[in-house]
Amino acid sequence: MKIDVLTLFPAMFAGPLDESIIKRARESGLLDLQIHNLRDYAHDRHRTVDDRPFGGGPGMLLKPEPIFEAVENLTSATTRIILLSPSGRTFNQAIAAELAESKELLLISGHYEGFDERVREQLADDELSIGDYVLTNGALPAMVIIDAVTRLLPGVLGDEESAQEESFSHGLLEYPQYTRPADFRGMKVPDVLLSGDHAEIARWRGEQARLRTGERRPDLL
Ligand code: JF5
Repeated sequence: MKIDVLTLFPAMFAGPLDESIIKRARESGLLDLQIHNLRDYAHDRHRTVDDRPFGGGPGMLLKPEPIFEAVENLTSATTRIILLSPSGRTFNQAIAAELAESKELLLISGHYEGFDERVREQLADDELSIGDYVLTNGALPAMVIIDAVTRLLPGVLGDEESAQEESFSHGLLEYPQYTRPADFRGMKVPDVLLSGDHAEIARWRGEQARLRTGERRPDLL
């Protein structure tokens, strides 16, 4: 998969995507990730990327011209163009799985008060939020989406990690888990997990997962 990112803060992307599984995906060629500075597509003396909203009001908007030029330079007919902002539909695992089917993504990171509406109408295929809170810009949301999508690409996770994924994909929160020691400072591992009765362990885990989900995320039941 090819993922291009358009951002005013390219330096924010150094680090998080150069570690662990995403690093391996990039090195093996499963992910071709390129970060582009929106300011490189602004050609006036001050390389202006923002302007005041018509009709007045607080804050600044991203100007359409640099974004249109960047999109014209960075996309093909098959690129899925996605804006990141709090006004988007909320990103989730189902959307990650859907995006993982794409050949090319262009993620456009919002900033200030957001985008000129013509960017939305003419360029964007989708607009995504990563949750109901406000960030200073869309770089972190872009990295969240890149991470969630990349780990779903065929070949990115090792066998061990993929098997883990299957057991977690039952739509509930995970049951409590323990490793050694069986008694840590007087805090004991539940007896059932030491019993060797695998049917009873499976029943206990299912019950715990349902209880925990009901407590913390009743919306998932
Ligand atoms: C942004 C205008 C984009 O704050 C966010 C965000 C929160 N959840 N998902 C995305 O993006 C940055 C801020 C203001 C456009």
